[in-house]
Amino acid sequence: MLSSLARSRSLLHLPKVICPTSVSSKNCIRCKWTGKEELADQDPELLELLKKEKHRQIHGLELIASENFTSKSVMEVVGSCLTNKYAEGYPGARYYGGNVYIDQIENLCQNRALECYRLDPKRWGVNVQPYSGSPANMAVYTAVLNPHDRIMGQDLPDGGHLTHGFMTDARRISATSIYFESMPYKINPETGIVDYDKLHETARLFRPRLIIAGTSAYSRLLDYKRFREICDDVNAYLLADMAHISGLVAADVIPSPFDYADLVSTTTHKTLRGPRAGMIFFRKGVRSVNKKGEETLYDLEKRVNNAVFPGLQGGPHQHKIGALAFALKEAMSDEFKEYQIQVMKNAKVLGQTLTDKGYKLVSGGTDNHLILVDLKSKGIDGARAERILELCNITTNKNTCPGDKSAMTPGGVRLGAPALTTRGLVEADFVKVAELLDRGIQIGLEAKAKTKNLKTYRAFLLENEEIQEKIKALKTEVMAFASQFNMPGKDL
Ligand code: DSN
Repeated sequence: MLSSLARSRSLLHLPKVICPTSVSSKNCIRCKWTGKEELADQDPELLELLKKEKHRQIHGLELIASENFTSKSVMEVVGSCLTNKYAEGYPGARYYGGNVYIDQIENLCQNRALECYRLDPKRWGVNVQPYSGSPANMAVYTAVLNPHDRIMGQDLPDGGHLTHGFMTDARRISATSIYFESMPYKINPETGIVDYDKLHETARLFRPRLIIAGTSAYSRLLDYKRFREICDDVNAYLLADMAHISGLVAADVIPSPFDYADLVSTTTHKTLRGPRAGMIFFRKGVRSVNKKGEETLYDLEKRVNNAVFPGLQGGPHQHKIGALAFALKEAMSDEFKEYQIQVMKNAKVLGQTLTDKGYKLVSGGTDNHLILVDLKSKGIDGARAERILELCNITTNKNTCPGDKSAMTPGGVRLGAPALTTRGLVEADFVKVAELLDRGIQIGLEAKAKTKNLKTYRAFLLENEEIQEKIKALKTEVMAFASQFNMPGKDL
C-alpha cells in the first residue's frame, strides 16, 4: 500500500524513496513512518490529558501571580523545528554545525532584549540562554562569586525567592545557600516594606559580595537607589532579579532596575508573557573611577557567558530563544504597555475589593501586579484556602506572610492579575473575581469548622454532600464566567 509520503512524492514528481527491504513494506521503517503522524493517533492518552489541561485553563480563573497566557505565536515557535537543534556555544562560535539561522535568531533575540529595556549595547549585554530563572541566578553567582562567598537576599517568608540563598534553622534548602554563605534581609512586619536600614546595618557586618534586589511575593516597588548605595558602601555587586516584574519594566510603567544594578536576571514567562525561559543582563564598560582618575572596567560579559555555557548548561533551548525573540517584539508594542497598565489597575481593584470585604493585605495594598492576602485574621490558612478555591476552579497559591513558619500551611495566598488581564478582564471583572473568591473562602471556613486538621478538611471537601453541592454551584458559576473571555492559542 502506498504511504501518504510516497503519494505526495509521486504527485510532486520527486524520485521515489526506494524501500530498503525486499521482505514486506510493513516491516520497513521508510514505508511505515511518514513524519506526518498525529498525536491523536499515536498517543490518545497524552492528548486527552492535554485537552483536559486546556479545558481547565479556559474554564478557570488563573490568579497565580507568576503565571500568564502566552500568545499563540510564542506557542507556535516553541513547538517549531527550532527544538531539534543543538547549538552549544554562542552566535558565531558554536560547537555544532548547521547553526546559520539559529545564530541569526539568537542575535535577533539579544538585540530585541536590549532594545526592549532601552539599553545601550555599549553599556549592557545580555545572555538569552538560561533555561529559566533559577538557572539564571545560579549562573550569575557562578560568574561573580567564589564558592562560599557571601550573598544577601530577601528572605523567602518575607517575599524573596528560594534562589536568593534560602535556608532554615534546620536545613540549607536552596543550593544557593549550600554553595554560598547567605544572610537574609527582612521586611518590617508592621509595614510589610523592606527594612532598608536593617539591611544596611547587616550588610556592614556581613560584608556580602553580592546583594540581590528581587522578590517573588512582594506587592511594593523596590528602592533600587537605596540598594545601590548599600552595595557601594560594602563594595558588593547589585543583582536585580526582576523575574516577576519584567513585563512592567519592559512597558516602562514602574521604575527600572537597570538604572542601578550591575546585573539583572529574569524569567520570561511571568508579566513578560513569553516562553518559559530566562535572561541575564550584565553591565559593560567602566565600573568605577578612583581618586587618581584610574578606571576599573566591568568584566561581566565573559564571566556570565562562561558561567551559563559551559559552566552550568549544555545546549541552549533554541525553540524558547526564538519564541522569546517574538515575545520581546510584542513587549515593545503599544498594546503591551496598555496591557501592563491594566494589570496594575486590576491588581489594585482586586486588593481593594478584598480589603472592603475584610481581608488583610500584607503592606496594605499593591504597586505592581500582585497582592499578598494574609488570611489569618479570617480564620483560615493558605493551604486550606488554596484547596477549596482549586475545587471551585479558582487557581491561587498558598504563600507565607510575615511571621509565618510553615511553607506547607502558611498564613496567606498570593494573587496576581497578569493571566486574567491577558484574557481581557478589566476592573469590573476583577470585582466579580474577588466576590467569587470570597465565596470560595466562606465554603472553606465552613469545612474548617467541621474538621480537625488539614487532612480531614481535604477529605471532607470531597466527601460531604452539602459542601459538595456548594462547591459544585460555585464552580459552575466560575466556569461560566471564565469561559466568556478569550484564551490565546485556544485553537492550537
Ligand atoms: N515559582 C516562581 C513564582 O511563583 O514566583 C518563582 O520562581
